[in-house]
Amino acid sequence: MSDKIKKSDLVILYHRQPYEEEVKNGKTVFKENKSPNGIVPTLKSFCGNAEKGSWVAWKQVNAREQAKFNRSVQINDEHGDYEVIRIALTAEQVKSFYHVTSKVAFWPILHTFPWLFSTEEADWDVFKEVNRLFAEAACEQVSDDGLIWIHDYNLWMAPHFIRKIKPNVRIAFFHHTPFPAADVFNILPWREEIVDSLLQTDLLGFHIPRYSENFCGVARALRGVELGEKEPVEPPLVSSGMALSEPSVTKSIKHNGRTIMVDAWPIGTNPTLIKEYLSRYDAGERVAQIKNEIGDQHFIISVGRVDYTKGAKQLLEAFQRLLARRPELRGKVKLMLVCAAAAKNMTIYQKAQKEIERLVGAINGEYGTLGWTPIMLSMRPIPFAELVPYFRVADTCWITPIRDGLNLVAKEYIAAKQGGPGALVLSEFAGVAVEMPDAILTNPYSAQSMDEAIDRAVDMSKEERLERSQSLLNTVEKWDINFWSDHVLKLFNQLKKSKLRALKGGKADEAA
Ligand code: GDG
Repeated sequence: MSDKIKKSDLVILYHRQPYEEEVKNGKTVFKENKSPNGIVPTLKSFCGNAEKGSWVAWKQVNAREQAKFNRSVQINDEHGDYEVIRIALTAEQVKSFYHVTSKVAFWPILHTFPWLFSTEEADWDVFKEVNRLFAEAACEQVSDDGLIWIHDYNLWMAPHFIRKIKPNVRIAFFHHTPFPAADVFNILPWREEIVDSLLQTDLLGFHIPRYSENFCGVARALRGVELGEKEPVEPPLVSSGMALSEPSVTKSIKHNGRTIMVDAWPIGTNPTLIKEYLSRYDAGERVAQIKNEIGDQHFIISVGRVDYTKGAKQLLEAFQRLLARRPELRGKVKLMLVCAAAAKNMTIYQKAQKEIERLVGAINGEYGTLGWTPIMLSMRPIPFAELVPYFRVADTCWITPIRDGLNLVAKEYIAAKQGGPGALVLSEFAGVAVEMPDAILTNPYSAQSMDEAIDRAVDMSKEERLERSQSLLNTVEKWDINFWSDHVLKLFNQLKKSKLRALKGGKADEAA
């Protein structure tokens, strides 16, 4: 019998571990994330469905723990069997790689907040070092004809290191954040290295055509790549007239004898799971309880991490203006704002959090009465299953980020309404807007536009609420997470065939 360890046909690189660790009676147990980031369960299913799947993430480990640290963990959960490889990072590495270089240097550029960009503390060398560790772990795991699927900008440099070790392995990359226009991206002093690394992939995925077109523009300007044919965008993506719409989309890039497939397709949500949550025996009770507490008030919900890009400040200011402008709404409207508190050591998020707390305090202080508090603020993360009944009851969901790669919360609200009357106030600058023309679209940079949007939501007739909610539900259900997963699998298979052709001496790397 061969003593060789079986290699993985799929290795996912995602910076976070796919579970929560808890120590019980001195033993570590791995539990499903209480507040799952929308995409994590889907990626776990990809891993579980592979013949052998692996996941590479980082974990902070101090010097004392190093000797006993278990780098590999075998998971067996509802998604299947897969292995998690943990890259042990010191607290200093985590701070430099994640909290500073990723979040202080890259995040504002990705979201077009260049005035917040700072290279002062950013440490490009540590960033590259951590990316190299991820790349090495991936290469140890992957089989010769396997696929490495990298997620997001904090692993921008991983393709560069992987390609050096494994020249023929298939590499796919999915970008969860926006990819900004060349004028903004090129502010990054490391722009050439980043673009060169991304050009080492075989498949580059983005949420929407605007982001992939921005990347193509950057790659052409910096490296003179040859862009393939463009194709018209397909439904549900809206092709014109919106802040983020694009009429057509580039499907491939040629560079240094290689072809890179380019894909722009938004991740979906899981309406079946949401329905299932709502049909659990205690959910109906919870929905009734919330309805009872809300009474005949117009109930508005907003959910988003504490992050200046998510626009909580602008939303609260608009709510404050609403109560000032329309005294008849006092006592008749309630806003529930869910934004999980930021990591303690990140100054920029602490500032955003203080601003939220200040505004909520000011609004509740100015308008609240003994029997009515205008805003219910939750800074504790609410487990997804507990969030769904609130979505179900809410008359309006208010999602107005200044910029957002996609925004899954907007889709989750629509799925939870199940076609019942509900209004979605949505920023034109969230990627999801180009799939949701029936939302009340608004420009969060404009106070007037924000005011008009919330007025429309509060005043909208039940018939119109119903009509819009049903039309949005069609989109959310048809283009759900299964559709996205099938779409991605098709691309992976296409990639496999083209690699095989190339290895058999066909035309090198004819991807599409
Ligand atoms: C990035 C991009 C892109 C559950 N409880 C809470 C909570 N949840 C769930 C939500 C939703 C998820 O977390 C957050 O989804 P977003 O789409 O807003 O994602 P980001 O965290 O910003 O992540 C984003 C996404 O990747 C996927 O590609 O859409 O544009 O930035 O499923 O139900 N969320 C919060 N508090 C809770 O208590 N904030």
